[in-house]
Amino acid sequence: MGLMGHSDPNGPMIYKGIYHLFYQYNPKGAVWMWGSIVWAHSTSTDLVNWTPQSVAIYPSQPSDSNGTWSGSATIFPDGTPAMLFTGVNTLGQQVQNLAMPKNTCDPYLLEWVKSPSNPVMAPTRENHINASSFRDPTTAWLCADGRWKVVIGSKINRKGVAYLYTSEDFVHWIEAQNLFHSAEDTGMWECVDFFPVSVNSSVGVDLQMLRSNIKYVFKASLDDTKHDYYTVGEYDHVKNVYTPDEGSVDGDSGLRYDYGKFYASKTFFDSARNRRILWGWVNESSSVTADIKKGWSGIQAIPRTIWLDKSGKQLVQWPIQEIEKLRTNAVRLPGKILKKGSVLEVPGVTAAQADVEITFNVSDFSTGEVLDPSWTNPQLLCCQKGASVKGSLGPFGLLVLASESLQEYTAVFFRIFKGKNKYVVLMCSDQSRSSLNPDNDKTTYGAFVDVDPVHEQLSLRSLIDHSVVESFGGQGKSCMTARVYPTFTVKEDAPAHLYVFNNGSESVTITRLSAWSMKKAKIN
Ligand code: DQQ
Repeated sequence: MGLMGHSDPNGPMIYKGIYHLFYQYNPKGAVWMWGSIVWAHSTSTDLVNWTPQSVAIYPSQPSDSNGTWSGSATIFPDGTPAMLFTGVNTLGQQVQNLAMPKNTCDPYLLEWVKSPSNPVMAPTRENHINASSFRDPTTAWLCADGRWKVVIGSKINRKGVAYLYTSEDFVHWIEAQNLFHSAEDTGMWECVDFFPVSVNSSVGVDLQMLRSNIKYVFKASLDDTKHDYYTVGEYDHVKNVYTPDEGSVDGDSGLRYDYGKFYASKTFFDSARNRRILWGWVNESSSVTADIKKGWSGIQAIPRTIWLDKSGKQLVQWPIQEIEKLRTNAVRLPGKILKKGSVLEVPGVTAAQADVEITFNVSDFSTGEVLDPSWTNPQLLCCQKGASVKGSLGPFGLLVLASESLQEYTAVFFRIFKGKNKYVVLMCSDQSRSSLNPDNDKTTYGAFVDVDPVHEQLSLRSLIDHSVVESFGGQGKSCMTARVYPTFTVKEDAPAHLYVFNNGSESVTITRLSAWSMKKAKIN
């Protein structure tokens, strides 16, 4: 969406039947630039096809003269949306500002008016807030005490913190005595997000709804590692603090939305279809010089529906159902045994733009490789055991964006190990052979998938679109997004291929394979 430099999703919402996405945008160049960031704006009726609108929020006041940074939408009880966003003021300090639609009758919300009271929250000598680390207000929520609450990310030395502010009128905000949440040694928390999830269904919950049978999720984008981490926990409505459940840990040993490239994400409650939707920014893996040469950088991942897994311990994500409208020319392969060393082409799909769903069944576990107890870092394990490293149960999976001679390909696959009391499933996205261009970042990604391969089938879905591969393992329990730039499609103008492979010594069975060519969405 949009050309030029493009990053965090901002203020996603649905208003009068129209979906809105705003995003961080540099109108002056292909990459992010201090002082020039605005809120670009696109609208849609289906979350798939988008119409670019004019820039919605841009520097125009002393409280945002050096940039209008990330923020969120809050829908008032009467339906009016309000935007809280970070401004970088004339002194280079980060402060929070308020903007309201100029005309609430316009479903496209083209014009925004900033509050004359801006900034509405600011670092001061009294509150000791770090003026260069105070940004990205969440969606606010209205509590039974009649006060709005909102959370803003920051840090105190190395401690990541979420400040809580309260307000009676949405304009005058007071810093709460307590922190909403914090965690030692996690660094700056960018783009924090806080939302409820239902414990017994995949139906979304509005932050404004107080209901039973809900848990809460807190997400922080860690500036140190550029990944989005979350915990599942409880929100104490009296003390106004969030506490992660035991075993749900903050920081980079915790859970991630996506184990590849996916950052500064934000959710919203889609009241039209009662679901919670996650947006995330996927940056390039090419060099900055290449980005400048091509004239743009950064995309938004396909929106994902997000809900709490039945274990209550992690979230599950799945591409929004509407994306299936783009599917065409279905190809279905009958069940098939995939012997060791096989590479099987999936014919008849436009492999550069495709949606693939595959399910594997493993029946003989007798030869499974033993998981060394020191192998606790799945990404490292995937780096050491890439697609070309033979195993016993795996690697098996997909070779996507592959050239005919397999000089270039991206491998998305599983390996199964014998753990102490159970089988452990590793999912990898191996970019090491994705491109002959040496300038790209070809880091391999990896995650464990919390499925039991003895009793469950192992499923993988990959959405492929030229330079993007978004993969969902175990029905969306572990997700990873990669940016890859195969040279054969550009240099030789050759079509991409799609293969299923098994590089393990044991056979596995493909129980289901459906692949579709994908039509182009309208985005600009
Ligand atoms: N990007 C914005 C900030 C945010 C960061 C600036 C995250 O508000 O913290 O463009 O990518």
